[in-house]
Amino acid sequence: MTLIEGHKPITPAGGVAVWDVDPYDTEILRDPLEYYANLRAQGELTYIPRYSVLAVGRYEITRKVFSDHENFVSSRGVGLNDFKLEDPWRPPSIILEVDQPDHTRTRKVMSRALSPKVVKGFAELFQDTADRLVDDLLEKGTIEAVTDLAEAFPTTVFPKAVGMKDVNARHLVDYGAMVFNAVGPDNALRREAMRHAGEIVPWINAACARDRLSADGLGAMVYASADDGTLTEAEAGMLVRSFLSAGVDTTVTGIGNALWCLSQNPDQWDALKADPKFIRPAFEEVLRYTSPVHTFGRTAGRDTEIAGFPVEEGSKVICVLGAANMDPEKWGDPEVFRVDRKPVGHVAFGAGIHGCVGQNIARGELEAVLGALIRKVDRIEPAAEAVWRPNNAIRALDRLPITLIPN
Ligand code: OVM
Repeated sequence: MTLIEGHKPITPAGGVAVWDVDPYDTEILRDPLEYYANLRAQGELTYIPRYSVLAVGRYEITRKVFSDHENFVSSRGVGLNDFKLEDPWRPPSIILEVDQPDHTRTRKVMSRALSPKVVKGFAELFQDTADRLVDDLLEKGTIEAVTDLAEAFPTTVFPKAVGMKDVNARHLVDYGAMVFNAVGPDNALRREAMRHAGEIVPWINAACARDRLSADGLGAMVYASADDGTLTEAEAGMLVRSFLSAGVDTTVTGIGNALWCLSQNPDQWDALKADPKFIRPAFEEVLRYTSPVHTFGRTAGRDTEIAGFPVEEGSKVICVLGAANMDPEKWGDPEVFRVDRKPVGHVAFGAGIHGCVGQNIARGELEAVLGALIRKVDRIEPAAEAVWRPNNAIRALDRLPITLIPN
């Protein structure tokens, strides 16, 4: 059988919309709103011939498919490659790319390491780092917010939280680009991200070893589960790899996108600045409005259905989280950024048993950054056009020149 992007080509059921689009076209990835609207307009379920995949983007169905782990498995990969048919580019993640019951055991370990209580313990580190960083940036005035703040903050605090002894911010960011571009097709973006794999992958793997981690971080908490027999030593290393895979690019993107939203919506910045109680809801709105992880997939593990349409075993389904978070049927006025919206039910962290296990620490990081900004900064003004950086799974900025005007 000839595979398409590493999975079995399918024939869509009668009545399924067929749409000749490339969801991974760089223009769409840079500016996806029209694509999101068109995908939702196709219907509940769309077949995309170019990759022989099914796609969902309306809110309810996207949420349903994404959380239906019985019918739509993760163990065959959350990108276009079917791990049952082709070897993945790296050993599969033992929390992301795995199904129950194996998933339950690893998830528990990560869930404890990333619990609200543990995250509270990092509050001072996060706050002090954010305060100092914002003070330094205020000296400069005009900054390149992607490198100077969005990348600088997580690459400073996250390796400390994990307890990494090896420091290489560039490798962490570039590894994130590999991991997330890898869930898309074998296009120029994925190839470019993979260009430095030979150097970065061994560095990442080595950094996950027990003796490269301090005794007091998240990494050590995971290794403690190897000591009590819950995990093997190798599994502990693999879960530390998951921290490094999922914890850097995502929070870099969250901070960058937050600064973009606030610099573009000065009235919303003013509302946030006027009342710190909006910090949390403002970040949730940034997540809804920009969907840092815009698309993740599943594989039909058996013959099943979506919205009443038969779906054959082995079908890849791309779940366009960005489209669901912009569905007017759900949100009313999705294209308005409002810090007081409180968008309960957004799918930016996914949904169901695989929902983001790091969401508490992500919120903790953003709370620190936004808190420092509202205390020290009077206005955030665009200094030049924002430039987006296309990525097969992440909607992130490449450049965000802004001017921070102090109180
Ligand atoms: C992992 C992982 C987890 C979540 C997201 C992700 C694709 C990777 O366990 O490696 O990015």
